[in-house]
Amino acid sequence: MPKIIGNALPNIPWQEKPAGYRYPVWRYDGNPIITRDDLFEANSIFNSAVVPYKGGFAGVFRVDTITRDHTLVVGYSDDAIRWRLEEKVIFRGYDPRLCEIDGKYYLSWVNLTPHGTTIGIAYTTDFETWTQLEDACYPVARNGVLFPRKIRDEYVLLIRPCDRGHTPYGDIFLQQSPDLTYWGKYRFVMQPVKNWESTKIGAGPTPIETDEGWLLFYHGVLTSCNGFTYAMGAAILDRDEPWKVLHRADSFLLAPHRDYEYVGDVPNVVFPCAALTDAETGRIAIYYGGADTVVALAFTTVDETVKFIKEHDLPNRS
Ligand code: BMA
Repeated sequence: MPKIIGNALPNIPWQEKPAGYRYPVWRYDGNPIITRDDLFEANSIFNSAVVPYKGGFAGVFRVDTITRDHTLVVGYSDDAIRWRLEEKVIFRGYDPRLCEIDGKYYLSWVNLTPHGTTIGIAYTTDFETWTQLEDACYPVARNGVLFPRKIRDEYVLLIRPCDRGHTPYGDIFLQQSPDLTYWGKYRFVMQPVKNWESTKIGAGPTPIETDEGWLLFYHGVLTSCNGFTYAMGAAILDRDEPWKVLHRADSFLLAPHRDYEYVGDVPNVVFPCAALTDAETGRIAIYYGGADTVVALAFTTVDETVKFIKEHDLPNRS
């Protein structure tokens, strides 16, 4: 049985898989867990990141305001389901990811510059004071996702180079750094293969370390006659050389099949940005944006997901 390498999280939010449900990822029955009504002057709250913090949980939430500015705010929760969001904007931009490395909580997000989007990096120890580092690349890129520890002594960041618009292409690359300032050693990781992801792909939550490799959930985009459809896929990357794709499911694990996923500001979007894990039980709770409007929650286990990936393994994985 595959094992998560990490901390136990006995208070991870959890619901058992519904009887008879055959897919490896199942939704929380109280979805969506966050809506625009959770914050004054929010048009939409979606694609957001959470981590365990001081026995409870903290997060950074994407709030698009009623002026349709992209902002990030902090939130706290005791159970990782009911959140108290703060009104103070910590950064401008969108699609945050969070991870803890050596006692600091690192935030990566799509930072806005006059020349296009890049990857902002900042850290905090208390979610009140943030230290912003250099942007991790020059424009244009999105989906910057840090690995939760150094690999062979270097920080590693997944990125998705793109253009200034609603990019009609996109492969996942990674870059490495000794100090989170100077980046290099760029590697190609993977590109779209199957129809469900044929337009572009981008990393999702912070990769989850397992004894079989890094479990990476990612989003893949299909272009239909009605626009983009965003779904979630999964792959397993080598632990020491994470640009090597060891296994990769040929099909999505979660796609817009519920009303809060296919109705909203941008229809047909499932966009995962965070996952909580419990190494003791192998449970995984995935946070994703629904239709660019709400935050939703889904569950799986490392066992179910790895089994599914291997049973649906692509012959040509990258
Ligand atoms: C991407 C990002 C995401 C968004 C998605 C669907 O380019 O902007 O924030 O969820 O498009 O609109």
